[in-house]
Amino acid sequence: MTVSAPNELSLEELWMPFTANRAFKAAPRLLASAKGMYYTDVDGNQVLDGTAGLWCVNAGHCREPIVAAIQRGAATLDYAPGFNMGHPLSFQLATRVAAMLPGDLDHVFFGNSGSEAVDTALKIAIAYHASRGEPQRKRLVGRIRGYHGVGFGGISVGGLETNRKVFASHLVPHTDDHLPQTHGIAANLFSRGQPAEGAHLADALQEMVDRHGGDTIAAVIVEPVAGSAGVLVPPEGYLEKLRAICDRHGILLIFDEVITGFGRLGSAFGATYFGITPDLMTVAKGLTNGAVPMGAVCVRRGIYESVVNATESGIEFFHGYTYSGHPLACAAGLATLELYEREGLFERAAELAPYWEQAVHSLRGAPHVVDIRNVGLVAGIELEPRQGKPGARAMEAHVDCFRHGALIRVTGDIIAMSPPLIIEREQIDQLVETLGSALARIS
Ligand code: PXG
Repeated sequence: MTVSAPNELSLEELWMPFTANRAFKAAPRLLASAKGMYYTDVDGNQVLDGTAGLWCVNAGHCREPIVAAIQRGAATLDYAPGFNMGHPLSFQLATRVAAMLPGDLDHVFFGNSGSEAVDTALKIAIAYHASRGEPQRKRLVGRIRGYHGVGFGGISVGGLETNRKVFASHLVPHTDDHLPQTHGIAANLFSRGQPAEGAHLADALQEMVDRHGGDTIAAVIVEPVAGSAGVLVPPEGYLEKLRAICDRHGILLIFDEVITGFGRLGSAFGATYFGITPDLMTVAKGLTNGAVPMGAVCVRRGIYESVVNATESGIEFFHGYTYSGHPLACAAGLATLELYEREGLFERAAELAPYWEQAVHSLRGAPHVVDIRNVGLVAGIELEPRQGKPGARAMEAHVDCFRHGALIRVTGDIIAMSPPLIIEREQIDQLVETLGSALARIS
């Protein structure tokens, strides 16, 4: 394989995902390699990774044990069919993940992405109720500003209008109900950790129960901390209320932990951080440190048993992917989870969280900043939108930071930062200083 020199690359043919293609191709930012906390771009500049790639490289880049496991795995078992066949690594990884999960969440279904995990979880919820003789439970409830990937199920329960607009006429049925978003309460501005106000927003679920009947609702899906919509931390008592309403009415609670899973909050999962156990949990990203695509649904034992025991013989759940439990992804996953444990990275994230909080809140008062929020090693810094040009100011901050050696992520006019959990205090300072001076430079 030959890699073209950057000046010989044609940028035209690739249709880039979630990208302003024309703007990017006019002024591309291309990464060539990565190690630890840093990317190196094609011009040889070092860029501090303030976003763990896209919220996934929790142990830092190109870590030797993961690289070695992938190299060994690729040379040993390139592929194995997963339907009515198996290979030891997928069982081993499921056992390893199950051991990390709270409560009786102890079964794992593999796919290749967060989007697939979400669609799989929604299907499991429907199959579970059918297996118990409650097929009338059809409603799937999401939340405004929720992001659950880009499958038709995910965008239907999701609540990002831009992702739904073009497909509005083709959304999955029984997904009309969305909980209100948890953000926008003035008293919560610049809150540190969980905001104090807003537990009452969970009462919207009770109102849906009152309106439709609790026995028409199959499941509710929420991110413990909404990531893509701009770091929305759940108000104190909010998740507890959702759990209680679900329990009262036999509704399954799904936590989409694609971002919050594997240490991001300073605990294995959002569920363990907040002390609320869902019935189903979707994960991806950090499961393999982003090195090989993989997603999974974690399932409570009773749900697995109900679906599997409802069928006399033969296949119990008509769902799966060619690459479910791919040997390479399993090898990467096993090496990743071992590395997290050996280096105590979740505990490290918890120890760093107060320093992180201080550092990001030091940007209060910086130009354009109208709100800052944080939890674990995540921060959202909201800018006042430029008049008539929503998103333009944050995008300029992103480009300016990149030019000055730091990678941040923007969604609308919100800057999101979520560094690898190996970040050092000086690197936190560097990240925040780079962003602070970018904010001072842009208009
Ligand atoms: N659920 C959640 C909560 C996510 O954050 C997905 C599902 C979908 O995962 P896949 O693997 O299908 O992309 C996600 C993905 C960002 C950003 O910058 C976030 C995601 C993906 C890309 C960018 O906020 N989250």
